[in-house]
Amino acid sequence: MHSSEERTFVAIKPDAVKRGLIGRIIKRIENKGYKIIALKMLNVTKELAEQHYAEHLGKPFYNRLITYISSGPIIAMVLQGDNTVVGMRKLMGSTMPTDAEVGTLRADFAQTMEFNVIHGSDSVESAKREINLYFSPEELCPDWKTMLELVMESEG
Ligand code: IDP
Ligand code: MG
Repeated sequence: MHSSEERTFVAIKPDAVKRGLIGRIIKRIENKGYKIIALKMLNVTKELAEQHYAEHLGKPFYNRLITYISSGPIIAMVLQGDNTVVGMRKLMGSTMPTDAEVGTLRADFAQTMEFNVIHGSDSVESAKREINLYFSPEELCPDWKTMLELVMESEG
């Protein structure tokens, strides 16, 4: 798959949903030009949370992380575009909001590592695993064109 069609999994975490940040976060994703090819609100069960964050099992923050991510609905999304995995991590900023560059989502919308508003896959492999965890293939809508793609097509 060409890198312009790279996919990543993103979740607006429960703290951000409760604070009314859904629109502002999605706006930045759309500003960037990433194509949203799947989007839904769901409650993350404890079981799903444990599968999602299996790599962190045994860490001191693990139990709180599972409680946090299942504490209210999330907005799950699949994005497609050029280098979306790395690009989305840049847009999010560092895990620790005080280390994140100003202008990133975590720097601008979060104070603590524990409640850092957004998740994004850390590699193409993680993205595939996480997309499969949250979405069935029929839920993905990759077959539409952005305005930019339509304009470029009409100009030949
Ligand atoms: P990431 O979300 O930037 O990929 P990870 O290290 O994969 O960061 O950690 C997953 C999530 O677990 C973080 O986004 C954050 O919500 C939480 N977390 C990570 N490290 C800590 C910690 O030291 N204390 C509290 N929560 C943490
Ligand atoms: Mg991670």
